Amino acid sequence: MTKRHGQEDPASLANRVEAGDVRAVSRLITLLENHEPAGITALKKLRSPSRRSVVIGITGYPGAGKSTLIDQLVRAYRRRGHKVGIVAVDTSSPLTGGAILGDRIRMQDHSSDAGVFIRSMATRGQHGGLARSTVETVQALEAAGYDIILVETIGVGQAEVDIARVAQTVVVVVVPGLGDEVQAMKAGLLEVAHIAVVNKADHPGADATIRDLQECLPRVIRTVAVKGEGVEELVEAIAEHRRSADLAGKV
Ligand SMILES: Nc1nc2c(ncn2[C@@H]2O[C@H](COP(=O)(O)OP(=O)(O)OP(=O)(O)O)[C@@H](O)[C@H]2O)c(=O)[nH]1
Ligand SMILES: [Mg+2]
Repeated sequence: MTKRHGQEDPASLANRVEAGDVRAVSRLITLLENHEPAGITALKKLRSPSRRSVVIGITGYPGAGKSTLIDQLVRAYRRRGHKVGIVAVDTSSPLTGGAILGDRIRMQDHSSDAGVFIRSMATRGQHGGLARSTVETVQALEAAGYDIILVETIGVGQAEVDIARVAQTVVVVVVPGLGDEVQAMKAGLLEVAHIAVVNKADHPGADATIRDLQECLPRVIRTVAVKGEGVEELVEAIAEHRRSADLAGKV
């Protein structure tokens, strides 16, 4: 670990990533974020894994409860023995400010769990959408043997279109009482979403929002993420989507 040259050598870095070395995965992602040639070379050296990861996009408006839900999904998948990678794409939202820090604090429960890898990424300065390094980060986590990769993105602007490029299963998180927003999402976000989650179902109006969404999506799940309610149903809906779409990867 202390041999700097060893760390920078793309071939050895790629080997260590494939062995599931967490520090090597972090290092590779940093190199990729900084557009370092060594990172790109290491990425190219990664063999495609024999077992593909299940990549799940969790998208939705700021504050809908995406991080809280991801925290619950991590628990559910860890109970099943899966290794889980999380990529929280900085929403850079003036509404929520400090989203990255908030995510980190909320996810701290998992920080001592070697089966959970958490990385926040910034898209600041990019025109909407996911950072290129987000796609590369998912590739690195896949090579490192993470069974499940959860990608959190904000669901406005171009991001919803991009999430479909990286995730095979896209979950959109909405909250009750978003009249106009749900109408707007029907036109955009719901086109790429496979599953809608009506979170904060402890708030009034959940039933109406669920009915509204059921008109355009076959899978609508009711959750109270802060209490873990509906999480098992969401896990099952994700598995069912994968079966129906004939996607490989165990969930
Ligand atoms: N009442 C209620 N509050 C919830 C629920 N789920 C999440 N929250 C709260 O909603 C707030 C936002 O939750 P987050 O998980 O940070 O939402 P987010 O979508 O990740 O937010 P950004 O990353 O900033 O876009 C937090 O205060 C949560 O505790 C729920 O089911 N019911
Ligand atoms: Mg969040």
